[in-house]
Amino acid sequence: MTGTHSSTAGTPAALLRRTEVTHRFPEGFVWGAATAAYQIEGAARDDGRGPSIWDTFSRTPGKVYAGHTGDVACDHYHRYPQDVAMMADLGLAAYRFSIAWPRIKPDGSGPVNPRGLDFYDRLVDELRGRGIDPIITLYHWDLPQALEDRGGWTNRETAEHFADYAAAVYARLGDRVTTWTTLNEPWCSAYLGYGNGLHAPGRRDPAAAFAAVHHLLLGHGLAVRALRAAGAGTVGVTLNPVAAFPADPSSPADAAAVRLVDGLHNRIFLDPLLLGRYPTDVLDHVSRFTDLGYLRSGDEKIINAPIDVLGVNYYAPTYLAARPGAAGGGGAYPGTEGIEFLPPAGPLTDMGWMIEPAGMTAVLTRISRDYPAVPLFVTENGAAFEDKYDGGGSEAEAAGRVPDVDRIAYLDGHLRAAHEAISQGVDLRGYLVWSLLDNFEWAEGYRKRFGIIYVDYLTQRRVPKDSARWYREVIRRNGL
Ligand code: IFM
Repeated sequence: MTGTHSSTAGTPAALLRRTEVTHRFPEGFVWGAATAAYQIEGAARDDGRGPSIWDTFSRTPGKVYAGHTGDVACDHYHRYPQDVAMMADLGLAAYRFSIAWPRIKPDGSGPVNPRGLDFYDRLVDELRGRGIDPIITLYHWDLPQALEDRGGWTNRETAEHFADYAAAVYARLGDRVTTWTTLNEPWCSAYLGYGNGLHAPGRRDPAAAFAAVHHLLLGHGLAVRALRAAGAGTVGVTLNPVAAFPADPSSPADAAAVRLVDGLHNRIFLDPLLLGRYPTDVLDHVSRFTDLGYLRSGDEKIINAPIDVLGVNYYAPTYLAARPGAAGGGGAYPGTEGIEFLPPAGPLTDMGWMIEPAGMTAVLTRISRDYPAVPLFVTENGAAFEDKYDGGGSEAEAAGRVPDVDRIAYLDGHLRAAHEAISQGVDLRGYLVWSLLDNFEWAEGYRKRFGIIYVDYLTQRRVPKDSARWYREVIRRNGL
């Protein structure tokens, strides 16, 4: 596999002039964009919202770049009509956003806060009024702090509270929202939240990380059950499967390294979700760190509740080599000492991530082959680059543009990769770009910009980047 960051996209002007569509997507393919509550909403104390683990974490010195917090973010809570108007202008068919659990149940498990639901009620109506289909994510990392104080995702009760919260959201929005996803990237919640401490709540304990994996999955299963009982139509979950490759394709030791990392990142989620059982090699590995006492009989059946769609988030590949003495993946991959996670080779995004669209094809075709019964959706894909807009320094800026040709090239390459997966038989139903807006990039704060719309955080002014214009054309043509 080779890096493919050659600018197949060409200049934005050339792209916009191009009339021939060489990569047409299937009829009905859903084009959209995604965001998440804590990353864009702001209004951290409005209308009865309780604190989340990210409020606490971002206030803990040294955890988030320059002490940034989500207190104001993109102020989407107050500016959503303008943001939805911009989505309509792009021609989006769907918008994926997350609900902030601490707005709905400020202490995680107590009474519902109707004012929190009112916001999403208004947002859903605004979207539908513009012909945009809302896709809801129920958990995108902002656990109510009160639940973390009782153990967070290491506590089985959190899974039960999650299902109650899901039912409360469905009771208010279920008449207007068809697509419901439970979790976003539980690998991050468990391993970055409880394993290496890079994310909230910042714990560093492999046993806690594995307990969190299980309770997140259990919460998913219980929530699916609650949503179905209430009448939900399309229900799913979003993972961020790792595209792991051996540094040396002919090395059995490198292949074994890939198998282990694949187990800890992919199969630990995919197998119980879609096959109804944890893989035995993974359970053997996990039992080096915990007695697995949290895994009760019947849990795997709950987790295996049928789903209608699997969301796949893809950004970059990972290359692995077996090397005695190598440090491994730390708390993000407990027990991988002796494996080298190769430094990303250029070209890189501003996150330092490798750009390799073929990794996306590989992930989609692999899931489709090993877990064939479920339709797929790319629920996130995109890139951070150092976009500049300071109000007229360059000719482009003077013309009100943010020239982001690197992002266009990234998106173009990955859409070709998605198209290739479809050509190989993958049942891929849609693609959502990450992200609609520049936003709070977790531990990186606001310094990493993923949006196709630039946000000037001082004025909250939104400026569509060239990639937004380009994406509008892709959507209009249903292809590249
Ligand atoms: O910003 C995140 C998002 O919240 C989850 N998926 C990856 C994105 C980029 O890091």
